[in-house]
Amino acid sequence: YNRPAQDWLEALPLGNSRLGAMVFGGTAREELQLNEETFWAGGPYNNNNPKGLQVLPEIRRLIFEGKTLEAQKLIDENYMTPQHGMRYLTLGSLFLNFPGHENPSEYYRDLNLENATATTRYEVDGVKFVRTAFASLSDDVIIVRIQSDKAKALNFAVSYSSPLKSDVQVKGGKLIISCQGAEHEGIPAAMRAECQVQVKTDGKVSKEESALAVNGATEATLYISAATNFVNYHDVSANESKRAATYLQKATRIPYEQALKSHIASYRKQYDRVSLTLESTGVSALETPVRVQRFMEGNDMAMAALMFQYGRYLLISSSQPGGQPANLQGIWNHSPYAPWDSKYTININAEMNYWPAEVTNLSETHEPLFDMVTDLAVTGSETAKVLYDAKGWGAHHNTDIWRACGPVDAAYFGMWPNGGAWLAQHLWQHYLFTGDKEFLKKYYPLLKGTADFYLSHLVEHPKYKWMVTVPSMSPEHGYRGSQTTITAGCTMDNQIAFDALYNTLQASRILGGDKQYEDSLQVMLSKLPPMQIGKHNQLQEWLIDADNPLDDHRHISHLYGLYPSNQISPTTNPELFQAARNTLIQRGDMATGWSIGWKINFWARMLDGNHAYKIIQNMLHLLPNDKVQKEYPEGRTYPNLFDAHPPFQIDGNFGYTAGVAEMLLQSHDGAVHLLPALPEAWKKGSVKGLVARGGFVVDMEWDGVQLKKAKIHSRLGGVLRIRSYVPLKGKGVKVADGACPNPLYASAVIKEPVVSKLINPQVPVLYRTYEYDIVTQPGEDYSLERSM
Ligand code: FUC
Repeated sequence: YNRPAQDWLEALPLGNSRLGAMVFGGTAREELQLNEETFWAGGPYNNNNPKGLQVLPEIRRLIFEGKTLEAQKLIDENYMTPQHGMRYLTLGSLFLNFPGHENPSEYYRDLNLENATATTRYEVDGVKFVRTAFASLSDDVIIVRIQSDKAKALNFAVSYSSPLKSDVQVKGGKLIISCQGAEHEGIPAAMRAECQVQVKTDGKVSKEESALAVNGATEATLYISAATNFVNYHDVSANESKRAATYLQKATRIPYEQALKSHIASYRKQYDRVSLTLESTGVSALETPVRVQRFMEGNDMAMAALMFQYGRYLLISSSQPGGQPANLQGIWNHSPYAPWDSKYTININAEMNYWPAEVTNLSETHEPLFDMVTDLAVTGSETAKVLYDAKGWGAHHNTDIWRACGPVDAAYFGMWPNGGAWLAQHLWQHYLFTGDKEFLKKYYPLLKGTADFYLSHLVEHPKYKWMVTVPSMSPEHGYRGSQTTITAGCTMDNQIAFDALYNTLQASRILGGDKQYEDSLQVMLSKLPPMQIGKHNQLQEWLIDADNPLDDHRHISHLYGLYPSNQISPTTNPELFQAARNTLIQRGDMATGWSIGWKINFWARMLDGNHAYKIIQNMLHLLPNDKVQKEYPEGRTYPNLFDAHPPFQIDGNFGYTAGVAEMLLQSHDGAVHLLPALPEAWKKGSVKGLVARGGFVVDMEWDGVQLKKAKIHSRLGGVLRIRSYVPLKGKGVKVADGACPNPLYASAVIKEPVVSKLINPQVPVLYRTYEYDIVTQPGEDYSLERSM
């Protein structure tokens, strides 16, 4: 970038999961906007309204009689509470004022994805100034080193400001900032945060009202420490001040060069596992926002690769073991009132954040989500009991740091009880990628809890006799002409219930579980509604054939079965595959940021690389900032590469990264499919380190839009079944025969669909595929190459 950020969406994000900073790179006035991931409004609470249960039979009756608007009214009156979720807060900003630096020359700033540092450089009156900032992954503080190339030329002051209540003092040479949380929706502020800033310098540090002044320095290093009183969702008894001081004390003892080195080493341990090279040209050397602006010209494929790695960078920086999961904005939020409170929307967005975790070789970044599911299984069991008198546990379409599980935002958006079961699928997926039986054993009760929920919560539909969720909705979407979303047994619910029951059944079998319980799962599975194909040759979103082919709604919930689940496959049920394709075409290619992210994955699963690439082009459209949304109606990427819903939501970044991975490697349908959806625009390239289910780490090279060679590392051993569009050869490679013997590739297992109408006779032309088996040993590598 050749100028400082003039907007938060031009600032560059740093993070170590717990702490975040947005670096503006200003010269006379630098801003570091700060976050601490546990600093949220409100305090421990839940939002389970006991009134609902009394009217549940009436609500169900109304829905089954088609009186859904009346049912919606009853839900609004009896199931909602004043609490719609607490908001994630900013920690305010540090300002560094450099008098006389108003007119710099030779300005440059960057975010280096290879070592997770942000650099700002410029010259004033012939003196060169350089700042390097990072959120240390090894020492848990933010460090900013400032240098001048002329002795004692550095003079600046450090001050603080926040939109929230805070108190700033200079004590013992440190800037000490105490921040108060905020009351929200009647829940008093239980959170406190403290931020401590210390400067190590060869210059002089003094107090200047409520600022720290540094004068006559050649270099200075700022250590920014922060902590809150948060222990867990029901305990806020920690001492934020002691915590912040401890981090600071430890960090300031470490020499700067060593701190930088260990931060980079911790970061690279994760980041370096995957590399992706696509062709670059002269355009690739331009400024980042210009590259986004010119992406449509089609000669900067390296930009698509950069955006892929940016998603991995953001995941590493916002989600590390022991921390909170990445929320709607990851950890980066400058507002006391962030859009949608920057909480967790679990009817798609929070799940999407974790789609890249396993396949892009960042398995440990998935852990905060597993911890959240562990909490939700507790709070959600209360919700299941109080709201529905159901067993197991469940959550609705939102949650927050206090793990509230009740419905929020009115019946129209919130009466959807499948958020917990969807999140729990991440546990099962982690098992498929790692083969870790200890993990499966530990988390089995959580998976089982979601199955228990459906076993006790589903009711028989009086018309179809299928077992359905009621009341529910297809997320945030009602059918044509209807003023409500409220319904029974929509397709997404049935697919999620299927996964909860079926994957619990598989887990139980692996762990040697109870046969009688397994039988009960199987009985319920056989009573779920099948997927249906409707009159527009579409996959039906609801039990009735009510889809509008002109509707371009952002939620395409009924394709959950296509991605992230694996219930729709070109080989097992081609009619459904075709219907899903028709649905995708009817919904169109443009959407909000996260919906575009989902569509990349959908088209990858459609094995259509060119279409997936078209969606990528829709995402890589510049939106300079939120004030100019009208002038840039198609803008979906901000100058700092954050994804634009708009406004900023990080899920689109993660959906993008997962989508690119899905174009290059798939492993959900009975084989490890190499380059399943490569677009023609990515003629030549290579990727290293992607992970397939079964614990296979895959490196590939391609040219002429065809696989050239692959090297596959087997972490766990077992049979590796490879699927490819080109014939392959290699040592130990046998042409495959019969069903795949590796149980870790979840093959699509589905009930027969109901094809109520004539389907489009034009089933898409699928490429011919070749399949091979290799019997692998744990820890060994296997090489293959194109044989024609
Ligand atoms: C859901 C989506 C919106 C937005 C919000 C955070 O409600 O429908 O588009 O992403 O979550």
